[in-house]
Amino acid sequence: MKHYFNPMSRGVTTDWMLKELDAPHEQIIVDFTSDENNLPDFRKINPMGKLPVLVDNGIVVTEVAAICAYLADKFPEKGLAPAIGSIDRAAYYRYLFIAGNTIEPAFSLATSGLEHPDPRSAGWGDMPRVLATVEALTPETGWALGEKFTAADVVFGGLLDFSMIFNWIDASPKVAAYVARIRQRPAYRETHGAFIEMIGEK
Ligand SMILES: N[C@@H](CCC(=O)N[C@@H](CS)C(=O)NCC(=O)O)C(=O)O
Repeated sequence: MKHYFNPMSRGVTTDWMLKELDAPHEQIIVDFTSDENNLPDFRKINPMGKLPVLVDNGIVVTEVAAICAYLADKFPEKGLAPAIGSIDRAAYYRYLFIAGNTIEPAFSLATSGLEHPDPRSAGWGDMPRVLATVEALTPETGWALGEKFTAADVVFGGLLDFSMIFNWIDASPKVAAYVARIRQRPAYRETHGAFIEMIGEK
């Protein structure tokens, strides 16, 4: 597997997922700040020009949540996804999809200072609705699906962590405590060195 990423991009989340799984892969660093990105033909792999990208046996997977879900299913023995058909799969999908579809667009729009469109027609609603949902979905203790850490935590918790690092949100005590638990994971710490340094956490 080839993992195209940059340690200062959202690719840290998929890097973290790979580390949680101890999945063998080749790391390819891409400079996402250059106009066409810095690798020849990178846009042929991902026309969005975005990181992260996973290529497995010639199959391209993009989008943080899709990559994490794909990896969790590829290594079922690692237990980072509930079994297909199990009841936990419902909540699992919800965490995976809501992160990129709903939470991130709302946070990004709010941070850019742009006005939100009508929340009834915008798929991401508005900040009050999203923050209420984040609060409701954040576990008081343990992890998104209960006692077992899963890819739902990598995606949902990873986005909350990213949002706190970049001051997109003023985290509630419950969200801050969940993110603090996330930050204690050895695989998180191994892959987030640049961010840990940035926020001054030891
Ligand atoms: N929806 C994408 C977002 C990825 C994304 O925005 N990546 C940024 C870096 S954090 C990027 O590659 N930007 C370079 C560009 O857009 O040219 C995902 O979940 O993977």
